[in-house]
Amino acid sequence: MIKLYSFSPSMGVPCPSPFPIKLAVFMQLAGIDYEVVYENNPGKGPKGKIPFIEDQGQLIADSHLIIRHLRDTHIAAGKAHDPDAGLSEQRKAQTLLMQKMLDEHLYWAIVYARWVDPRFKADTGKLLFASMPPLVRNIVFALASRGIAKSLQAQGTGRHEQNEIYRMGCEDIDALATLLGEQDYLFGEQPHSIDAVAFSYVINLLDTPQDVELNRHAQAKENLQAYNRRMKERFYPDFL
Ligand SMILES: N[C@@H](CCC(=O)N[C@@H](CS)C(=O)NCC(=O)O)C(=O)O
Repeated sequence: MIKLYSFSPSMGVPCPSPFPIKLAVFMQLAGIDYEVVYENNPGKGPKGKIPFIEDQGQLIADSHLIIRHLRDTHIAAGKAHDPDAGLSEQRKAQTLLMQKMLDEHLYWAIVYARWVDPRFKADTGKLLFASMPPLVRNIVFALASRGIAKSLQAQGTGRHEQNEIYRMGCEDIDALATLLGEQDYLFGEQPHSIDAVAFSYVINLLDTPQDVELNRHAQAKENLQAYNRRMKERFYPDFL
């Protein structure tokens, strides 16, 4: 059985990182058996990041490449179902665009809110590393937040003003909510891989406790609230 290495649940969500949630939902949609292994040290992964999977002794990192691997092996061999079977090429292109907007853009605004915004930073340490003794937690948090602030600078988001970062993040949330509209799932009545990606962000925006502008913006959208509930009923009933 595939092992999915994920951060342990915290902040009220199954994982504070969207990427393991994306994979868990994708595998459920595809009918692939997996077990979640909690690993809070990204250094254990082959690329120094969470998530990664172990499939028949092979370690594979990166949620996009993992899904590619699952498609090329389990799905191609007919052992699992393609969640996007029957979708048009246009729908598949929209899936890729949505994934890139969320993983490469909105993601960084969320990272900024949690790790750099002075209103939430200290709280993030307490929420994420709740089980650690305060002294250890402070050291781990200081090291991690320094590294993340550097990444935000290098990636570019960290060079913007706070209001610019949140405004751009809210634009992404608007695009997601507009595409969803009144539908049950992003492409209609059934969930597809685009929903695995979208939900991993929606749950992190709606169900985490910090009162960030991004979270409030998403929480104000009734269709995202209903979507979050619908997806949790189907894929994460323990988090309803
Ligand atoms: N492109 C990767 C992104 C994974 C990622 O950024 N993981 C973060 C947590 S959200 C991480 O492990 N960061 C640790 C580090 O950079 O040291 C994917 O899709 O899996």
